[in-house]
Amino acid sequence: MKYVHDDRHRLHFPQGELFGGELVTPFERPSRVEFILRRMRETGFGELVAPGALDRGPVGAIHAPDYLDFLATAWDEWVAEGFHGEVIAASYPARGMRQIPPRNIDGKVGYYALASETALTAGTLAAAEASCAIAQTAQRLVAGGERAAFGLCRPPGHHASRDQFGGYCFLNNAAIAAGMFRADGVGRVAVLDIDFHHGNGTQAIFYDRSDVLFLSLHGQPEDAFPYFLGYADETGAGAGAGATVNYPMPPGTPFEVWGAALDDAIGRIRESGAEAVVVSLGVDAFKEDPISFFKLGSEDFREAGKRIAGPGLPTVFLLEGGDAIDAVGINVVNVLQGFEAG
Ligand code: 6XA
Ligand code: ZN
Repeated sequence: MKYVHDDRHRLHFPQGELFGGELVTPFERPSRVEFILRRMRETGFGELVAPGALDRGPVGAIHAPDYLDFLATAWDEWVAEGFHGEVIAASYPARGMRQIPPRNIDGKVGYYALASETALTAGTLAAAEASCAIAQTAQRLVAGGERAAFGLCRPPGHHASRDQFGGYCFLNNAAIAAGMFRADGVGRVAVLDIDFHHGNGTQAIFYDRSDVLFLSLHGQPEDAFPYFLGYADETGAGAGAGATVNYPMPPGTPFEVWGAALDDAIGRIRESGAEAVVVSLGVDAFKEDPISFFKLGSEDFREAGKRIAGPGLPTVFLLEGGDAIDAVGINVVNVLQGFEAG
């Protein structure tokens, strides 16, 4: 399987993540990619491909112009305001307040953020664009006839909505890749999100659309980030009614239960008539992940990959989360190897 990577992800490495009331070194860090690359090399898996230039058209088809403008100017405005730290949201348009983007950067950040753990730095936009270019290149490989491709996207994307960043995400790579399949004339696309966290951004982007089926296996919102979306009764709206499927699961969920949800999701993909699949590939359902609570073992990821291959559809794998640093490479490569064996 071809995989797409380059080093520009390193431009995004904030010093601080707000976690438990402290600023800690972010869980989502550059070494995640290094561990995956090392494992790819160790196992001799796949063939490395460099990304092409970012195609801004498909980005603009998913994200709002004012949001893209915010991402492009936030750092400079923050510095011009006289702030010395990284860009972190502190004030939000919470319940009962007006949803109007303010002029002041401190307010503007809150308007465009969905959570405060994610800092934006001088290099963040360049890294997010490089990550998106990687996703686009993976999509192009598959659209061009490859059975599958893997994009080592960092920063990840599935929490980013049309106009919000957070959960370590800025541009929604999976949504952009799905949109590109549609623009290529693929009638229906499925986005299968197996990251431990609900793909709130992807869900919101396609919620009222029937042409992109969204399925997510995740920690139930009562207990897990992003907390405010991902219940089972969210099934789509309008033309998209029935095209969103959520599998929220409780703390301690073992592979037997998670795998049954995966089988159900794959069954729905088969029935939907989808002609291509984008997998939001997070491996934080792993039992040792530091910020998650499922109980999958490394071999379970191989089995998951095998099952995902079942429908025989062109498949783009895009990296999302997974922060059990030493195991992230093993688990990601296990999914991909399982897929190839499946
Ligand atoms: C914030 C947790 C963000 C989770 C990010 C992630 N406290 N998403 O891994 O897939
Ligand atoms: Zn995650």
